[in-house]
Amino acid sequence: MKSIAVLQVGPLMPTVQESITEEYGAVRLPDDPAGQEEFLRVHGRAFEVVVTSGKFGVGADLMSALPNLRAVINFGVGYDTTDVAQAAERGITVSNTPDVLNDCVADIAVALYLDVLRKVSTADRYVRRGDWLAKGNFPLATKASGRKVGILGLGRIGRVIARRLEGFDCDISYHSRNPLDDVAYPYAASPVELAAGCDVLIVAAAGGPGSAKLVGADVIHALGPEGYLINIARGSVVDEEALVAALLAGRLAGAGLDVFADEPKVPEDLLSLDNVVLLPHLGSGTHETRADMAVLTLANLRSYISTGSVLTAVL
Ligand code: 8YV
Repeated sequence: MKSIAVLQVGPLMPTVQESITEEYGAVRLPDDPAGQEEFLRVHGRAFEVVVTSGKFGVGADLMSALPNLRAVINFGVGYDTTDVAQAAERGITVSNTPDVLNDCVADIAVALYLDVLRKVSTADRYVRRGDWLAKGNFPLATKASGRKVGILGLGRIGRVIARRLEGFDCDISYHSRNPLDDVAYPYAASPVELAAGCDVLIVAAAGGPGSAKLVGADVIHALGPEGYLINIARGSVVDEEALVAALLAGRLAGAGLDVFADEPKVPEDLLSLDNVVLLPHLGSGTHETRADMAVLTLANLRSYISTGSVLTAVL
């Protein structure tokens, strides 16, 4: 087999990191900008494959500094940190890890849904602070079963969320770029129309330039002061400033967020709000799912190296 130089961009799961180092002699790109620049100037031409995660990816500048790049193997289903436009133009293959994380990400969407409406985390803090003893019963929450739920982006993960919420007797509707002919849920023609017709809007759309700030002030306004927003997709899909402003002004009932615009930074204003549940982007973060993602990442790499094509291609 011909030898292909593999570059690791960003930290990876230890098992993935060990495999690519042992099997393919992968070299890690330095983390600091100065070290990176020097490394790429000297070695940039050598690499044909990058293995990275959705958190890092291969952005425009890095891709340009790798003139012989042929494949980007991405750990994670989201690949919005990789410049897919340049990849397409240059005929670079990009793979991701779809499907294996659907269950866990959908579980976290439901966890946020239940937590925000029933105030599970807030009530937990109430007990820990001794408020149950000192102040008596916890204030009433909002019923979670049987609500109208709008799903923005009815892709692989969105569909699993919908299925889970059917078990809670919810009325599901959705908006995607196009209506889907294999689902019976009502289609809303726009995010605003979807938000106007539901109690809880769940964002499950892929990140990237096409979905940037899809949930803007207009969508939040349509959701209204009784409405809730759940986001397990990407922070970039929501206009975070508009969201924070609406929450502070009481123009939205609450939000459950696993993702943020500038992770790991979370808007300071959200930290003191009890109607908001904040998670550190852990949707796929279980031993089982991360192991499956690692297997698929390595399978894509092996397939590319032995056949020239990947198993789960984005491009
Ligand atoms: C990962 C994710 O945390 O798959 C994705 O798109 O957001 C998560 O599963 C992340 O990609 C790993 O870097």
